[in-house]
Amino acid sequence: MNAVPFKPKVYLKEGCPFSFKLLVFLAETGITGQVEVIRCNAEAPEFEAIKSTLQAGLRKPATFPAAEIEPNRYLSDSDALLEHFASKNDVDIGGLPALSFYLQTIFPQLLRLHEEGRNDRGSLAGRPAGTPRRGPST
Ligand SMILES: N[C@@H](CCC(=O)N[C@@H](CS)C(=O)NCC(=O)O)C(=O)O
Repeated sequence: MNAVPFKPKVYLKEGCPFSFKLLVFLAETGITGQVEVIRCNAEAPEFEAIKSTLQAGLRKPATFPAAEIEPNRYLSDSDALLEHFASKNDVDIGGLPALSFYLQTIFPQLLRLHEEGRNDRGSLAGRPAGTPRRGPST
């Protein structure tokens, strides 16, 4: 009897710049077909259950992207995942033009926006209702 080969499950969070980095890599290298991509929406009712499964498998708080790379073997962190799939498929990460373009020109801007969003949300907590986010521009 032949066992069904395991297909790694890759969990990507919608809107997440780190998840998109992994997706660009998988798409550019043609590895997407070897894995099951699970697109996670933070607003969906199943999101917390997915995070709990990942957290249990990772044995630490779940971040996206994450993957079940072998049965019951989980890995997170976009760089670690890129390295894992690159080494399995003998891919030179530095030789991928779409990934380089994303990492060098788009990813840094997204990280800045991501960070600003976090800071704004933090400052919202202590701001009285109706107060503008920033002072008026002059
Ligand atoms: N260093 C990590 C950072 C990943 C990260 O911060 N991901 C965010 C989403 S963009 C996350 O999972 N936050 C927790 C959450 O959304 O529940 C990586 O490269 O994968």
